[in-house]
Amino acid sequence: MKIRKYYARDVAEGFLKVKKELGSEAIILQTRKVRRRGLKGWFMPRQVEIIAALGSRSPERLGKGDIENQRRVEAEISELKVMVQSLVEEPRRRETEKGQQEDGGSENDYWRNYLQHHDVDPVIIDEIFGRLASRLKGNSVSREMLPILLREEVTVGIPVAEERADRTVVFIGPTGVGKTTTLAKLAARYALNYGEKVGLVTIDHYRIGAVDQLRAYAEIIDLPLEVAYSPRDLSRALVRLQDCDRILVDTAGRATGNQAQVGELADYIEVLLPAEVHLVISATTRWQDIRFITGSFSKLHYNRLLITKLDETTSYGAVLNGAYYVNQPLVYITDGQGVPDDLKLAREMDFAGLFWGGER
Ligand SMILES: Nc1nc2c(ncn2[C@@H]2O[C@H](COP(=O)(O)OP(=O)(O)OP(=O)(O)O)[C@@H](O)[C@H]2O)c(=O)[nH]1
Ligand SMILES: [Mg+2]
Repeated sequence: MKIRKYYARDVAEGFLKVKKELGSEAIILQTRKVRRRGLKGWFMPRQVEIIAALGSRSPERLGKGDIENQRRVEAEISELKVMVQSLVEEPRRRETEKGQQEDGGSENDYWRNYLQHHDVDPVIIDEIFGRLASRLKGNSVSREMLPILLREEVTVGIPVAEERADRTVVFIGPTGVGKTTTLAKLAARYALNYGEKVGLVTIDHYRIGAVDQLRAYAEIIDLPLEVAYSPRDLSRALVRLQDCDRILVDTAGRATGNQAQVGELADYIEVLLPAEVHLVISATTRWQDIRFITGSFSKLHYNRLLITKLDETTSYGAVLNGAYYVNQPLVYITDGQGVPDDLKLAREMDFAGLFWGGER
């Protein structure tokens, strides 16, 4: 029997030395940590001492002591195997973990881009991922789970409210977004679906044809129409419509950047309060403009968001951006020019579904 002592920095290295010199038949008799010889050894890391043997005797010829010794050695070998295996696997495991983390990162990036592609304001995207991170409390999330959680975040980000909360309903917003058309859709809905007595008022006497546009709808649905040229006029019009269950008020579209024009409307709105004041925004509005619009109109006390022209886009960020900056619930959306049909209740909409429409 050949018996040898080996010294190495660690077990794995020692085991390799044994294998190299004695071959894979070698038996490890003992492993222990020892100090190197001499004074220097006290200042250096301990080394591993391995005593290995290459046997020539067959097991039948071994005595009792030999058998016990061999069992102990075998136990040590299997222990060593586990140690070596774990040493070999550790770097691999770290590599895999790193890969998974990077994958998680790229998965987040994918969904960030996805929301960006929908024209969601970057501030909102950051908030969504921030909320998600605090929900997960440092736990990782599977590739499949991430979009599900994001869908929840989008849904939560778009609060909705019931319709017909106030007797007076006012529509304000930028030019051409569909205020008058939406008012006509709602007038028909309240009158025909709910059997309400509806009165219409317009304070839009600036644009040629604006009054005629509303008058045409008033005549078709057979509703009274008042035109107010001043806030005082408006008060009188409200008195004339006092027996109406619902009063819908149209306003002139205001160029967002024109604060004087927007300010002028404020005096009218004061007369109408309390009211549902819907800030009407087209779904085609870019995120930068939504910030601008909501800021400019904020002095008009809007307390609802109304999104129009959902049929004119395939990116739905405006709904989320509008909800975020208006910070008020959505009651209706419109998705076409048809009066009265192209109008939907927000609470019946699957907004997250719009964003995800069949993706992944
Ligand atoms: N595709 C589509 N078009 C719409 C929708 N709502 C309104 N429109 C159209 O948008 C255009 C402008 O609509 P209006 O109702 O006059 O818009 P407004 O906000 O009253 O405009 P101003 O009074 O000039 O500020 C019209 O051609 C409408 O038919 C909608 O949901 N989808
Ligand atoms: Mg109009």
